Amino acid sequence: MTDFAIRYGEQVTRARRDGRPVVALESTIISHGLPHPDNLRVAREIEQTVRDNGAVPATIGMIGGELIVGLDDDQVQHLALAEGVAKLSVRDLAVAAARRADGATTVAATSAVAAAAEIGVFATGGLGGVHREASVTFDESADLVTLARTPIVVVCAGVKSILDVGATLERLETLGVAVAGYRTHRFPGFFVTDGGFDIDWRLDSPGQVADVIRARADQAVGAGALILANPLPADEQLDPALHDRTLAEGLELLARDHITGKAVTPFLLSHFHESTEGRSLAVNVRIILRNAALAAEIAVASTSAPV
Ligand code: PSU
Ligand code: MN
Repeated sequence: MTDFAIRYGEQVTRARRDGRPVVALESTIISHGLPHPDNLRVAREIEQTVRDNGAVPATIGMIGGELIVGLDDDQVQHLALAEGVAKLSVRDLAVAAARRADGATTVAATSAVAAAAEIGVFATGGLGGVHREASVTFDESADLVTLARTPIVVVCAGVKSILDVGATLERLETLGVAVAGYRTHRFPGFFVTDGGFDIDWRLDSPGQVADVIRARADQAVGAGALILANPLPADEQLDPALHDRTLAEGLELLARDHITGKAVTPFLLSHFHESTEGRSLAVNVRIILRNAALAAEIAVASTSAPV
């Protein structure tokens, strides 16, 4: 390795050269968000869904200090199975590279790297946000402040209900991050269709989202990300009563075990997956695959749109 510049996978290199649509994908979901052995299977299904919808997947992560856009299958497998893969936010990228670490990129780090690679669309499950005890702990995901300065479209199902959804929306407003519902004016709650809050804007087609991307570029006033909130259909959500029970238990366990900081999100997710006997996992996977499909359609629409 001669320098620490971003490396591009083969297919992404070709897609960039030929101006074909590319969708960025994060790797924290793989290493820290989903349990083994589902994580590897799901990582591959996400990539396949992007391909099936006409775009090239660019899963982003770090292998031995190399920051890679478009991990190949062996590298994805490594991040899914290896022990001790670091969870990398933006601030960690350079230090982890210098230490030749293996690392999975969060929404923040993936967005920042994707934008640097001139990829305009990124699909994930749910964003990080303001944690429920944030007024005491100051625990607010770096996802929010990073999206404020990163011109990308993040397709997600809102922020997880394990967070303080209302506070997160307030912070997004303060930080100047655009939020729109996909075919809805309600902000989704990840596992559940309705997170309990209205949003001002709604976009109804991949073409309308592509228009936003073009308008942002034409205006050139330095706007950051657009969060496109894509809710699950109501008949696919986690039963809201089961959801509320599981969440209450998870929050009690957090307090009992004194879990804080960046361990909070993975802990609560795995509590959900265990205590709902896989139901939340199935919902989580559906969310990601639906978002991957929509992100690919947006990438296609914004690549082939007339100038
Ligand atoms: N949402 C999920 N699964 C995840 C995450 C979010 O459904 O694994 C990850 C994302 O990578 C997100 C990160 O960026 O959790 C937020 O962690 P923190 O709160 O420590 O910033
Ligand atoms: Mn945090």
